[in-house]
Amino acid sequence: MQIKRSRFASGGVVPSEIISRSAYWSRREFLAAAGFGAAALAVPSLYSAPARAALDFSNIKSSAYRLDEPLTDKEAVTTYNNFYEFGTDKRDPAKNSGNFKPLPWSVHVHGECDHPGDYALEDLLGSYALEDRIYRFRCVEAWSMVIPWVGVPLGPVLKRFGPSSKAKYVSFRTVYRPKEMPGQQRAILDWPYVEGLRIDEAMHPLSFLATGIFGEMLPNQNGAPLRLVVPWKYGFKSIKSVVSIGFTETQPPTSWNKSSPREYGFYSNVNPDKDHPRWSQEKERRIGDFFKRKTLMMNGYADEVGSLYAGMDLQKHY
Ligand SMILES: Nc1nc2c(c(=O)[nH]1)N[C@H]1C(S)=C(S)[C@@H](COP(=O)(O)O)O[C@H]1N2
Ligand SMILES: [Mo]
Repeated sequence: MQIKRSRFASGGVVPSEIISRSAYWSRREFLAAAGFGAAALAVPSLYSAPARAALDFSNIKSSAYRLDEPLTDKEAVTTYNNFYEFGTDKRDPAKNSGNFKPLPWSVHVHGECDHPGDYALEDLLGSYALEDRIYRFRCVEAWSMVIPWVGVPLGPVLKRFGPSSKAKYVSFRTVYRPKEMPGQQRAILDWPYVEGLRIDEAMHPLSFLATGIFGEMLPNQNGAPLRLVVPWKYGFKSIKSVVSIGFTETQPPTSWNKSSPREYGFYSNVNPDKDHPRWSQEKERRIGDFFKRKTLMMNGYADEVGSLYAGMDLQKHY
């Protein structure tokens, strides 16, 4: 099957091809000209005037979330991707995402909360200082990276929507634009891609909404202009190009779980002791390294997040 093959075909070589500097800069200049902060969307503002602050990439505050591990090369982070909306080969997202227009962008907020509505990206993030966070990133396919994200913690953003006591889970949905996303023209997954977290997971200080990497706006292939980053979970939980956030009472459906429930659970915490039905999760290949390394429980974040799962059987709730 297509999906299963592609999940296997992941190992091996990091493509040496990189985004040419000129292409990268011309895109950034286009974004600057388009006015990252001037998206003229008629959407309600959560914030008091002057609300629609531009996202300020020139003033990124450095966070305490750092690692004593070298960053993965930017070329690898931006050319070795999983983003099936643009194809299933690792190089496809960088190659096929040139027609995707990440701006203007708005996010539909719905469900069990006091302030549902459509919010421009700048309204969601603009009142926070962007910060950078270096996290380990571990794909279920047993490769990993160390990525410097730029964005804001998820919890405070969610709190401003006033989740009700019925909000037990948070759902996320990726944009559906088959014209700009050629992979969506094929039945690779049940589009649009959806993900979810339990509300306490979403509120955890490690959960992050990224709008950039390496100090710059997210390239399309990495989930522009807004993606989730949940560093203690397998990479597929970190849903890209998010256009919808919902508060739900029941556990929301998630794409890989729908596609293959035996292989991909709702929680999908990185766990070296719980094998994937078709391969071991004990080790991983850090992109750029030759030798494999041991995978850490919850990707090395067990001290921070372990208590979220106290009393749960992690073999059963995978
Ligand atoms: N919408 C969407 N989000 C997605 C995916 C995808 O195919 N579609 N792939 C996931 C998987 S499997 C991984 S490992 C990460 C990859 O993120 P990266 O390409 O920025 O490293 O994105 C996740 N988010
Ligand atoms: Mo992944």
